[in-house]
Amino acid sequence: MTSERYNARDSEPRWQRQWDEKAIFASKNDDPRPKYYVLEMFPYPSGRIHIGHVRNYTLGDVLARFMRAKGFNVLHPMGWDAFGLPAENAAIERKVAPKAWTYDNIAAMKKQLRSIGLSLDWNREFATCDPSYYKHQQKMFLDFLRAGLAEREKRKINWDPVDMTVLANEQVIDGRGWRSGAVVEQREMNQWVFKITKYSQELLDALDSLDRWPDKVRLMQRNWIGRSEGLLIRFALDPATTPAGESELKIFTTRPDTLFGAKFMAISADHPLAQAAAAKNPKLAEFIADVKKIGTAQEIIDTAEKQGFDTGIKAVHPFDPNWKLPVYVANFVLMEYGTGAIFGCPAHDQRDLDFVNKYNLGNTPVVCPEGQDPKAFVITDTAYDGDGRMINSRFLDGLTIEQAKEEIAKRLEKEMRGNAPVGERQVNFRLRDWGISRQRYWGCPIPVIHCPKCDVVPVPDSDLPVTLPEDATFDKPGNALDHHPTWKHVTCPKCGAKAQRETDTMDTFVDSSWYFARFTDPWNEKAPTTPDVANRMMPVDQYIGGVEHAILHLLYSRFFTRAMKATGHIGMDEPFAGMFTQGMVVHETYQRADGTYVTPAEVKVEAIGGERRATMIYGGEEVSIGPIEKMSKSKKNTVDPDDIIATYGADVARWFMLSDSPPDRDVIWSDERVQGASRFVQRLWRLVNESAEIAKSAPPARPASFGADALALRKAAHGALDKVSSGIERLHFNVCLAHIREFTNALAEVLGRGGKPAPDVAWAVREASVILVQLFAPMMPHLAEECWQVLGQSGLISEANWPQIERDLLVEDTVTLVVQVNGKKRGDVTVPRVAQNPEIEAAVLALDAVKVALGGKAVRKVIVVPMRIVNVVG
Ligand code: ANZ
Ligand code: ZN
Repeated sequence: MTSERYNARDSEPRWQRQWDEKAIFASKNDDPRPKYYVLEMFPYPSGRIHIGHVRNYTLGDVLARFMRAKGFNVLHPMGWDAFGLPAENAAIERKVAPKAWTYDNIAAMKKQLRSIGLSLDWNREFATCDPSYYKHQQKMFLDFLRAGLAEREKRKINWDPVDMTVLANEQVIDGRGWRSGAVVEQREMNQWVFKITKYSQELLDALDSLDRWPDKVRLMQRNWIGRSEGLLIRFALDPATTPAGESELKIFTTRPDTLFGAKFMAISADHPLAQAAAAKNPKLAEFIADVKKIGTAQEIIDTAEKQGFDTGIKAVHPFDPNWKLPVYVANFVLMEYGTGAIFGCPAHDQRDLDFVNKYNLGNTPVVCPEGQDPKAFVITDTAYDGDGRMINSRFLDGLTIEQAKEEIAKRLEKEMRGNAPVGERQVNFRLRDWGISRQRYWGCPIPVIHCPKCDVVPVPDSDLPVTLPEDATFDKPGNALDHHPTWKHVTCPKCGAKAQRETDTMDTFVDSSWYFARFTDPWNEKAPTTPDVANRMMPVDQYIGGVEHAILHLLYSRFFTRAMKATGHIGMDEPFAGMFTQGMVVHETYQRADGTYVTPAEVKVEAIGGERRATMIYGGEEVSIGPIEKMSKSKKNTVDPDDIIATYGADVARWFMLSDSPPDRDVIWSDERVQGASRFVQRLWRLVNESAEIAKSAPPARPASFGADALALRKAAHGALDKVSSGIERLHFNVCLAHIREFTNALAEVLGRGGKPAPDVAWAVREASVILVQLFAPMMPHLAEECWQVLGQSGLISEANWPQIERDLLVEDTVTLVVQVNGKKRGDVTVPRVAQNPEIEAAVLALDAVKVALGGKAVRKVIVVPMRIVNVVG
């Protein structure tokens, strides 16, 4: 028996090397076995992996290793989401080229990833900044362009007037440019967009088929797509009040039922009518300029205080020519949605209510909740958007909301003004086309050329890739591609005239919208995919990542897959059959008296008299324990995966990540619990070594029968096998780990009895220890390989088949028999399934119900019908 401790530092690199040398995780596309594609969202090469990565990749790895053992051809690739702003910032701040910075980071992170012991197929690795990858993205852009799925469109962008550059929404902070501090303006510029809205309805409908996606993610997507059924209404304007005799205003409403509660009209600052009015009214022009300063970010627009400007224009109520409504320009009406104009019904819409309360326009409730007295129903600060009956609404009074909507729609559809109806039913989507133009260097160049004669000319396929120049400079603000002395100057491929390359690059979300398809055949130099391979290996069976990507990344990927189908690159609509969103790794925060944060590594936490106290390890200064929060650099509550792996080994880190909470919830990092995981590793190691000793005395052949002790252990083993197998399939990893611990206790109990075990017990110990090691192998693969050897098993456990469950060992241990006295049912009794007749008789005669029924009479006979009935004859 070994008394040596398990040494992860020695063992882990050794097994990683073996896996590598044998390339056992490389999957082949011509493998005839059924495929299983497991993918974790690929990382951005920031330079270091963080603990969230460890959790993400461990979750996927457990599944990948399990499915491999179950006999699937598992595809489990890894790559790098490598374009983006941080590389350019590094270039500005540290004078390193974005490319060098990125590839250095990739090399460092790859080394870190390897130390986690992930069963990845590195043969398929690529970075999205490799020209051999983005070349195909450019090809697809051109395909999309030809298919009408990519277009140029005037779009609003954030413009920094000092740096003379376009800013991403994240670069606008409180309405100012992040670097210059200048007030940001909105400008209209030609931008490239992908026509995702062509698929709005389809992307919505198909959510119903994604039954292995979290409901919350589907709901978020549904809301983002935002389908609304409503009515387009043409309000007449009083031409005497309009800037150029305009005579109507089109609005979109989902609540035509509230038309008699209207108090005002509101139009967007970008609405043509607002523009026309502003041309004659400098105060209005000023107001509009102010509104535009808040940038294009939706959440800022949503949370800004509601503001308006009365244009003096009057609209006429569609059901009352004498009813005039003031037209405001308002900061909460967006030009991009509906018609960019609304009627406001304050009683039933909170924004409208806030607005009228500010401008004293009053409100009239028109929907009364059931059971309320309409005369007493008033609205002050909270709009009522619930159900009810119509009031104060002339011909609608007494109707339900739905009936009223229908009534208004019917009447306005019939009413003609000029040669068009006043009302028209319409379906609107919140989803906008996807603007992909970024005025950045470190991204995939958009492969078109602007010719003064021919306009936009696609780069011929044979000229792809359009590669980034490597000698770009970053000493000026703005787009380094645009500044480059030669890069953009080309001749037109069509007419040969002097022309310019497009200097916009693609949004990095484009790069991540098809990498999963590229992984199926990253070796194809001719085309983005090899369709029959992609069709065989896709969809991803289980995708795993953070919920922060629940909307955009997943929606873009769903669109892109459809667009790839439309252009012949793949044969399916949905890329991810199963989606799992993991929780975060969180940690307490520690703060010194002066408010500065200190890292967990610097503090010692003790529980004294039930109260936890934290002090600085050096100096002993007391620090306050703050709330548990997402690990972040600013709060300094991070732990470094490298430190954890160096101290405890990857297996301990993996085990801890999986054990403490369900994978979709946050896990609180706790040093004590990590140490607990570390002790468990040593315990397993001891138990396996002890088992190996006993196994030596076990008969080679399976005994013909098993005694109670051996049977109990076998049941524990197969019971655990059953529960862990189904647990992994459902990604209930924490539950699996609890079953493994329980089973470990059962084995330890048998080993703890000491003495030389009977042959059947020794055989069961051998079986149990092999099963135990296989059960934790997906979670702690290095320890498992080491144990596999100790147990004298051949080959690598990473290549072994998952153990077979013996189902008859899963049968319940007890049976319940009906108890009769003289043929009449008096109750029942539960006994061990293996119980013999004397034991059953004693249990039955001890029952009060039997004693009562016998009434003191002597028992003449007890008849046991096995597994069914016991009849007491008195
Ligand atoms: C009158 C009304 C009364 C409205 C009421 C709501 C409640 P969804 O459901 O998201 O489609 N709206 C229309 N276009 C808008 C725009 N460009 N910017 C801001 N708001 C706009 O929302 C549709 C509702 O949002 C519409 O119905 C309109 O206000 C407003 F008690 O019309 B409603
Ligand atoms: Zn030309």
